[in-house]
Amino acid sequence: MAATTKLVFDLKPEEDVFWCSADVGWVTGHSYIVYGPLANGVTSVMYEGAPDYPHKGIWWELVERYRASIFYTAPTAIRACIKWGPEHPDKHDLTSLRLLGSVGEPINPKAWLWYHKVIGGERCPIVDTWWQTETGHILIAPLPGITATKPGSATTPFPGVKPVVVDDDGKPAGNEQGLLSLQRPWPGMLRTLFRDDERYRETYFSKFGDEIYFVGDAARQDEDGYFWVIGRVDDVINVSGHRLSTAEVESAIVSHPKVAESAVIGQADEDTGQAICAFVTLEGELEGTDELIAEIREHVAQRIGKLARPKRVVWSDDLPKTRSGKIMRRLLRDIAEGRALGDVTTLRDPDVMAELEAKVKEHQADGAG
Ligand code: 7RM
Repeated sequence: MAATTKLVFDLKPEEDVFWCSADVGWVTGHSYIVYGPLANGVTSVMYEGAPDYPHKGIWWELVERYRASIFYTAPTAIRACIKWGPEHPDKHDLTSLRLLGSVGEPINPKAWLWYHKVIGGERCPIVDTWWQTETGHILIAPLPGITATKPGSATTPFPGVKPVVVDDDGKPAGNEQGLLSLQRPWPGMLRTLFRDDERYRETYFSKFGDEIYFVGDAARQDEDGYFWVIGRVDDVINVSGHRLSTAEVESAIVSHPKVAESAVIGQADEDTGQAICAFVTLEGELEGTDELIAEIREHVAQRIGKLARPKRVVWSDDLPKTRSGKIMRRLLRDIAEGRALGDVTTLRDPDVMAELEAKVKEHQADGAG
């Protein structure tokens, strides 16, 4: 924990002011707000509050006030800031920043560019850090000054970590997409699940045998050995036998200039097995129209291919997310397929669900999609 904070963020304890803006209830929060910075004796910012209260520039006001030099956040937070507009960060002096971090999901190109330009003033490297609650600390990330970054890739393993992308049988997948596995133990690894050793074995050490940790993420390793994490394997949609990752389709949708955020799910479909249903949040105060749906579909066809075009687009002002910003696709599937909602207690804002349900009903009554 201490080592990853020190090396991934290139800490200079006498000079740096480190700020991780994650919710402290998310593993990223307690790990990189509390343990990592304190273990390294670095000055750090702790802020418990919403990013839009008392105003949408509060994070940037705090960067300016405390001269933060390192800032660590999640792509979903960056997309919210894009939606609110550059005028908020632009009001503040962000020149104290020298390094930015990203965590929680693959960072999409639009978010990366905005983060780099508007927050980092085009001068700060971005460290994309891959890890899980189960891993206890960052496992794949660049080391500033050592690893050349590629936007969207968490790059290379932290020293000592041995990730391998394998196929369904556990054989190395080369440069093909496959399943991420970890083939050597690491200091912060989970040792069991609370009072449930059997479930621990079953979940993490049964797929590829008891010496290989099953991560549950789809990933690809490129020719330079860089890791590209695509997303959770259960977030893969099968359209006419083609496997598409929700993250890939969402990234294509979000790259449309009018789109702020999107969540994509697979919905049972008579013709194609599964069809893509996209929940889309537009920038600023824009209104959703049929023309815009056509534009978005065409945009996705250009980026990925016709198969990836959403069959159905539902406009939504907000998406069901946990406090760590992870989209709860399970709930979106419940809504889209008209089922009773599962557990909603971990949602940041449970009211979002009622609004979405109404939207989907309205949509069905219109006979659309
Ligand atoms: C730290 C955290 C873990 C899951 C993980 C991935 C996804 C996290 C990245 C990422 C692509 C990243 N813990 N994930 N970081 N995907 N690039 N840099 O998020 O337990 O809440 O989630 O998050 O799918 O398995 S977590």
